[in-house]
Amino acid sequence: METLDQLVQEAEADFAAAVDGAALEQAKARYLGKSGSLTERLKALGKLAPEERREAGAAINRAKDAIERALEARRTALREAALLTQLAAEALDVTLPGRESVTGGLHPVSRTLERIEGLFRSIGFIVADGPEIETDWHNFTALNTPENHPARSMHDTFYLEGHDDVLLRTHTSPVQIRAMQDHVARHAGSEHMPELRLIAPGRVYRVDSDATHSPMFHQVEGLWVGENVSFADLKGVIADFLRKFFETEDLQVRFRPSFFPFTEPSAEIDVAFMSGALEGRWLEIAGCGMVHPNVLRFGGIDPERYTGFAFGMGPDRLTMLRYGVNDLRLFFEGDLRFLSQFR
Ligand code: 2NM
Repeated sequence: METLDQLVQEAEADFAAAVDGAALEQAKARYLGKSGSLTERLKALGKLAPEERREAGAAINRAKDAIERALEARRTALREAALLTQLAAEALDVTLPGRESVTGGLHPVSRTLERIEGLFRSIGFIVADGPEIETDWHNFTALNTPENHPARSMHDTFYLEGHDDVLLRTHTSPVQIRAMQDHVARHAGSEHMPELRLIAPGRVYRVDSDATHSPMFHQVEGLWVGENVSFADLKGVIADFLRKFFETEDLQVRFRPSFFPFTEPSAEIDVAFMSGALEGRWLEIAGCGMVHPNVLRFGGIDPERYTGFAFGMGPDRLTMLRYGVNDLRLFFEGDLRFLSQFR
């Protein structure tokens, strides 16, 4: 039979090998439990002669004390180790920089559209929209575009498969046609039709793709119809708008004769900045003109009584100018390294 010293050593080794509280309690039971080896020795005391019992009992009790001390020491060690593990797992480095919360922002072209809308609203224009899939009647016929005009070819315009009269609108002018018709219908029978002032911002589509052309791009067209609307009104509205849009009075505006099927007379609008990187260079910025009598008629408006001016501009190009961007495609690729610079 082992000596008590061996038993104590065995218990100490057993406790040291216990990796957690549960293993330690199991080890304890093997020595101090109901049928633990030390307990068995205490039970066996009764079989000893009375004169040996006192001495043997004291020795067992010393061994028991030693085992209990070893047990308590191991309990404490395991508790501390568990605490250290937990602390390491929950370690918080308060010197780390904070996590930045990313705020989104409007797309640069959306910002330009909002600016344009705000400026025209401030002079009494409403903002209108309409379908991007249009009939060729609204997109071409009602805009006085002849049957054989190149813009009507499949080479320039996206048609819907199996439909030669349904297409992706090539400009937002069909919105103006629909707006004229709605306006006339709303005021049918009344002696005085109020003026119609609107802009139509939105996506338009043409078969075209390079550094300055995207098959989808944006347009803002404007229309002002009334009883005495003149080309002078057109010039004033456009020049005021451009100075407000570019936030400078240092801007020259030039109207250069041109041609559009839907306006007569027609003009291109050029601007020249009188300072900055583009100083002195004429830049083509929009087209405009007096609405052609045929277009007014298609809109349901009597061209003998009413006149109107219209214009069309490219907010994508205005955005490039305002922010100094030289490749249009960057706006439509969705690359956040580019877009987040406008936040
Ligand atoms: C342009 C240039 C000139 C235009 C005409 C019309 C409508 F529908 F009223 F006739 N809307 N927009 C127009 C006129 C558009 O874009 C370069």
